[in-house]
Amino acid sequence: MISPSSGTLRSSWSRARRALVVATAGLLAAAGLIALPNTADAATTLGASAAERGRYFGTAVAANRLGEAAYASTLNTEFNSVTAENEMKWDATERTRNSFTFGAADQIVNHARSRGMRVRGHTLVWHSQLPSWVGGLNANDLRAAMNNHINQVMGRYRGQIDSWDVVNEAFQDGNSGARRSSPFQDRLGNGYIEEAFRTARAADPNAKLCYNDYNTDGVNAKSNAVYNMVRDFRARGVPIDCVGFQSHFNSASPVPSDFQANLQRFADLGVEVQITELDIAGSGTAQANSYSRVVNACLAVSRCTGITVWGVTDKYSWRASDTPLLFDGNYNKKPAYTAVLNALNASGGGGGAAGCTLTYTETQRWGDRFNGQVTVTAGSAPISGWTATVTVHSPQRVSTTWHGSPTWDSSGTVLTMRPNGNGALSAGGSTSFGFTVMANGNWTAPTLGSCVATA
Ligand code: 9MR
Repeated sequence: MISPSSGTLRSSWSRARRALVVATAGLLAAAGLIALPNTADAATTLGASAAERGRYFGTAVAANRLGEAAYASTLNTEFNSVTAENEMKWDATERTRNSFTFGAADQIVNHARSRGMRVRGHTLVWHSQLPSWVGGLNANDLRAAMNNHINQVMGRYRGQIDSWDVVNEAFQDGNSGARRSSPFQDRLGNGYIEEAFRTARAADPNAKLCYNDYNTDGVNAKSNAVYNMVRDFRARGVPIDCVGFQSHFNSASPVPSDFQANLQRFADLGVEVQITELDIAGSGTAQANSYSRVVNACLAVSRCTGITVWGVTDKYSWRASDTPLLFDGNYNKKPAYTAVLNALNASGGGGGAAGCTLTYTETQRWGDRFNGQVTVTAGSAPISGWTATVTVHSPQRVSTTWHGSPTWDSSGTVLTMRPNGNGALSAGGSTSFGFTVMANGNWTAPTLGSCVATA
């Protein structure tokens, strides 16, 4: 006999009851009577789990793969930040002097922002993937070309990029701590990096400005040189907000034992640290353990704001034969994926549980429009800032907003709201922002997206 407490019956009964509760709550929420917390699948995807820890989890993407269904669905489900793997580089955006092409980069930015994902900009000033005309300019011309490139590319995406890798890989490998030879270094001298950052600040004052490099993940001569530069910039007020640690690891260059300590010393200079191009050669448990170490190091450093892996699937990795990513060539989750998710979901892993959640209430309605209010509530740790996304449903349009600093995607339906003096929240504390939606005949409640907290 099957008793009511038998596994199958009980679980299908509780599933039915849960469905009823959810459906009822949904109806009440749709009627504007109660507010539902935005906790959908909070702990089951990389992006949502990272958001609960006040961080983003991103991936590099290639525009020409977005049409592949499994690629797009893995990207859309798991990640809440993207970096264009190649499409924003100089050779892609300004192959011929002062003739800019943004088609592929636009595709990535639109894909990401229409889904509430952040975008990292990569990269403005770099010795590689640099068209040969740049190397042929004299100093004055090169300075003008560099600043024009920064202004044009950043200007295109002004207000839409979370962080820009303003300068990439400007230091030599090895023990010298010297600058790498490049047209910029050789013709403009050491000051070119500072100039690039100053130009970048003016070009998009809302973007965080990063210096990005590899083999700087542990304490060594190269990371010391970067550290000294960042310390000097901070001391002299040169605008720099973040340092990117690419974190390309393999057996010859494993996760350094002082990875966390190195992130922390940079964070102590007052800049954010971000893991920007993570991939780790290998497979199975060894690879999974290395990934856990990286995630735990970031979680333990409160200014480590996010992690980007350098690709969605092993099959399109820049070093595919190393199988360095979280999804295999068939988009199956690897042990490394599970290790990352578990590390993100583990409590007490250090760094506190900086996070935030969103709730929505309709506060007023007229014949043609309604007012919505979104409450941002900090998790169990205090936060210093938040980024919330809200999507309205076409042909709805938002006519005005208050108590926040809004940006929009190109469709005009995805609102990304950041604080306007109301960023700092104590643990469990909350603040609200509001907006008026012109219904244009559609009275559907807005859909809440992610809430990403800054620790
Ligand atoms: O992954 C990128 C690959 O598709 C390009 O062919 C390569 C060209 O330089 O750049 C790769 O990305 C690099 C990134 O832009 C900067 N850090 C090192 C990355 C891996 O080489």
